[in-house]
Amino acid sequence: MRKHIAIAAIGVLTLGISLTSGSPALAASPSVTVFCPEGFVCLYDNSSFGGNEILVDSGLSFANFSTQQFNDKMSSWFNNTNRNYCWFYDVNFSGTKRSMAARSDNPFVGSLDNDKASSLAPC
Ligand SMILES: [Ca+2]
Repeated sequence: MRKHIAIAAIGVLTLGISLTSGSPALAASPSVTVFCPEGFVCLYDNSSFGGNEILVDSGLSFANFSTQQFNDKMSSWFNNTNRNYCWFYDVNFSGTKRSMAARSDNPFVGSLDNDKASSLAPC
């Protein structure tokens, strides 16, 4: 089942994480429909914005994808914020860095970068 995980600003130092199952409305949507809310960076397990999804509220970072069972899984992303973001091969914003320009998306990160992402931050 498709899983959506939202990382939203709840406390100053705390990442608020909510877990919901994929809703029927989303499951019934055609694959061309991208569900990435305004003000979020959305990360997807599969190419073309498919599979499990991680939502990161604008301005927040995500230091270790393994905390959400998402380490080395990202295949596509959608940056629906006004900030430039970067994702990294390693946790804690280290290792090879790839950019994600504000208001842009990538339906496939490419075979070299596929299933490599471990952290994410504004940059
Ligand atoms: Ca993947």
